[in-house]
Amino acid sequence: NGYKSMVIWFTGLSGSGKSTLAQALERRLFDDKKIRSYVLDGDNLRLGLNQDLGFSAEDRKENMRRTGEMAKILVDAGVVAITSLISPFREERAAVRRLFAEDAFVEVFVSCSLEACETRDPKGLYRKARNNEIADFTGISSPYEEPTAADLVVPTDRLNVDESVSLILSYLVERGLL
Ligand code: GGZ
Repeated sequence: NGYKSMVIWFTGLSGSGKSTLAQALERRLFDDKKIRSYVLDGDNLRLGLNQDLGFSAEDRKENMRRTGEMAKILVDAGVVAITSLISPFREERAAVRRLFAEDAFVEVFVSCSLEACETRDPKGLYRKARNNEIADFTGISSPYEEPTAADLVVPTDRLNVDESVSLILSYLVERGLL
């Protein structure tokens, strides 16, 4: 195994498929290549380490900062860190990138139109946001700054989960990271 540990940083709207892709990627890395990875999921971290954080811009920035630092600990320990946060702000994504060597940070834009995410609405959150039952909802009442310099764009409104994971794996192989 010639791989080096790294962080694969997913960014995208709620419902774009980040968590699903992160879990599927973790499984494929292990099953195909026996590589150990660990998923840092925003939703789960908010139950514990980040339970003091809400969805203001300041709290989202702190969420990204802490998750970046945690990913760094995992990478230092030789684990591939897969992060699954909306991470809506370009500047904070760039700040997290600076924590890592150039070949140890891969930003993956999980690209799915707001319309498609809203149609999926797996947790009914978009409907609540439209009814003003949730404030500061990303894409509705809080901004999402689309990446302009992502390492890879995965269009989940056109690819299924297997195709999306295969696209990521072949990108990593092509870049010499796996
Ligand atoms: C966005 C929200 C909000 C608001 C609750 N805005 O799709 P989900 O449900 O399962 O995952 C989303 C998650 C977003 O947390 P992150 O830590 O990834 O966000 S950020 O990077 O911006 O800090 C969503 C749910 O929490 N959720 N309220 N107002 N998403």
